[in-house]
Amino acid sequence: MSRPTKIENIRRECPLQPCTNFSAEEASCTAAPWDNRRVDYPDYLRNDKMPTQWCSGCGAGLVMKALIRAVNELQWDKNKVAIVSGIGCSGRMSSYLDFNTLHTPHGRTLPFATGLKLAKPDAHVIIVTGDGDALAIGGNHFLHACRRNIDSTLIIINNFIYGLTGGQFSPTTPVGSYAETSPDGSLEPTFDTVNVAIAAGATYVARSAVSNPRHVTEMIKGGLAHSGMSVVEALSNCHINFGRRNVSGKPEELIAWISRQTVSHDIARYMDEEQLKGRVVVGVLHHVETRPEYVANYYEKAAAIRN
Ligand SMILES: Cc1ncc(C[n+]2csc(CCOP(=O)(O)OP(=O)(O)O)c2C)c(N)n1
Ligand code: SF4
Ligand SMILES: [Mg+2]
Repeated sequence: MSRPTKIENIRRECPLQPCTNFSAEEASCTAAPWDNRRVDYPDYLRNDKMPTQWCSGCGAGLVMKALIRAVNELQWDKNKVAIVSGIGCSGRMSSYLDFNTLHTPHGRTLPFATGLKLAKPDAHVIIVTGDGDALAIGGNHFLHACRRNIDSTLIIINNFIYGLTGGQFSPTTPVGSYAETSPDGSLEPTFDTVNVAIAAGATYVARSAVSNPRHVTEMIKGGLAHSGMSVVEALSNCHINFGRRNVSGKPEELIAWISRQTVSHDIARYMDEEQLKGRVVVGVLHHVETRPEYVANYYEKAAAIRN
């Protein structure tokens, strides 16, 4: 199969599918000004830490670029951004990004992020975790951060496995999948991350997949702009520890496998239960502005008590 050209890539990444606005002649898009926006990635990276320790083709890199683009497009001052990450391949991101960063123990991102946001309410707090970090060891914190509706954005890089530690199954490993700890196929039912987040009280909940990096950027951007607890699940490829055992050890083949399962929220609305079987709906799945945000509420109450 021949490599897609840059123009085909841009067309494929466009969240406004089907793409009708892209002009191949001008190599620009009339509907999406971002196509022409230049992002100086090195401005946002700790270049002395490059190259990353991620395996070549790891989806974590695609999510990192999407996050950089989102911050760049919002034109946020990088000194006001704080990244909190846990332990895992995904957790390495805080070492690479040139923001204020906190690399915290496995599963404990959200308590650190909560303390940070309470102490520095003006900071843009972004938490980057893996599926294991957020939903297994950190599952309890996940529920309560959503319940409190703390103004922050939690990005869960869901690669369906414990990547860093060699491929143990996680709460999102599909039933029947092979892992280091399930040599005969995983028996455990999975969490539907977005539905758990919505049920627990998060006020912006979106899902995307690294097969569409532009869409990941848009979903993150929506979360960053939202005031309250936002959760963005990014389906991602660990071709080494999940892919090799289950789909393919080639990143592009695993990404294509992820892509085949996704269906846009706008299209899914017109599909029935039978048609949606085995499909994963992507897009902004929940967005409300009605619940009080925890930190603002806290400071208001504290001021009232003082007076
Ligand atoms: C308290 C504690 N328990 C277990 C570990 C070992 N450990 C490190 S990362 C990890 C799982 C990582 O999986 P995930 O969060 O999905 O991140 P990924 O590597 O897939 O990005 C585990 C079990 C640890 N570091 N600390
Ligand atoms: S082990 Fe998996 S998640 Fe970790 S860097 Fe490699 S491909 Fe990425
Ligand atoms: Mg993982």
